[in-house]
Amino acid sequence: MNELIEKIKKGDRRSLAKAITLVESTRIDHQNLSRLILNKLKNEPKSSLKIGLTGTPGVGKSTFIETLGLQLIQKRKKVAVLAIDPSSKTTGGSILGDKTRMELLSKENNAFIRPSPNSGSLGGIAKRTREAITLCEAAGYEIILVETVGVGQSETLVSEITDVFCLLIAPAGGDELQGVKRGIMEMSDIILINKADGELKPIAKQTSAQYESALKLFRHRKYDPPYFPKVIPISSLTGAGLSQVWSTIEELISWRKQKGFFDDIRKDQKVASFNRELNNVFQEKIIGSPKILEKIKKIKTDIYQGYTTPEEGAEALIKKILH
Ligand SMILES: Nc1nc2c(ncn2[C@@H]2O[C@H](COP(=O)(O)OP(=O)(O)O)[C@@H](O)[C@H]2O)c(=O)[nH]1
Ligand SMILES: [Mg+2]
Repeated sequence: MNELIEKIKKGDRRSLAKAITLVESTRIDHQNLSRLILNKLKNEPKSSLKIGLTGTPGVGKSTFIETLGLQLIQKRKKVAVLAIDPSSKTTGGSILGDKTRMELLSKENNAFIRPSPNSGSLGGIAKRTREAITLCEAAGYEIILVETVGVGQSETLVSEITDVFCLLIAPAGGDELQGVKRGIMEMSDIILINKADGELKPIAKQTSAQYESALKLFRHRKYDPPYFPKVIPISSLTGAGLSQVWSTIEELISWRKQKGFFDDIRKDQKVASFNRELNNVFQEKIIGSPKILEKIKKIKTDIYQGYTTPEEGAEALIKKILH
């Protein structure tokens, strides 16, 4: 194990991948091992910048990450990419799409790409992703990009574990905001109107203006500089606008650091993670224990047959758990 840790710290990608596999494994011996590894690494300095990306399938998240990632590598940064796909559990297939492999970026020595084999509860995904981030940080990755599909509340999860949260939108005519949930817009730091190239360019400008005016109706967030959240039309295919995206991220981060918000946000995130973990542990360890499951089954039968009310049933269960 110590050898593995040393190799991770030296930036060995195979060891990093191995450790992430341990973190994702449900085997008890793997879990014990991963806990030991994470424990040894928890005091390593964490100087990485974590960027979250969300958007509907096909909007261009992976393409964006690949193009931005390559630009960052040119700036001599080490870039890690983690992809979260909460859908694979129900559909049995990934909706992150085939570009998740990011052919060009994956050839770079300073890039590490980890598509998610995810399944399980959102809480479980959150925990594994946080741990994977810790491992990437220990391996010296300075920029960590987390891609997720904007479904199933995974975007909330990603905004809880990243420093900057970007929403990707496709150009579309009409006045509608394409059914983008208000909640997602509210947690976004930067809204990127992707595919602003070719025939779509004028439509992208229009879409960009729509989002700008929509954002004006939102309450200003105290941890945002003036003129944020920003809307930027880009083309992930040609790379147009991406250097502006990077300078905008840098501007936002340096402002937040200067004002102390950067650390405040991270502290808030830790508390949010605790809440999520608590919920997770409760679901998996308590509700999921055979004894309690048996009790739940019995209560459900009683409720079904009218012997007990839902309220009484819940009360009885809590009593049993607390006992
Ligand atoms: N024209 C154009 N197409 C793009 C752009 N970005 C991505 N695409 C295309 O959109 C499709 C989906 O891209 P992908 O990155 O897999 O989307 P994801 O599902 O959000 O990760 C692919 O065929 C890309 O080539 C862009 O900026 N302009
Ligand atoms: Mg993708």
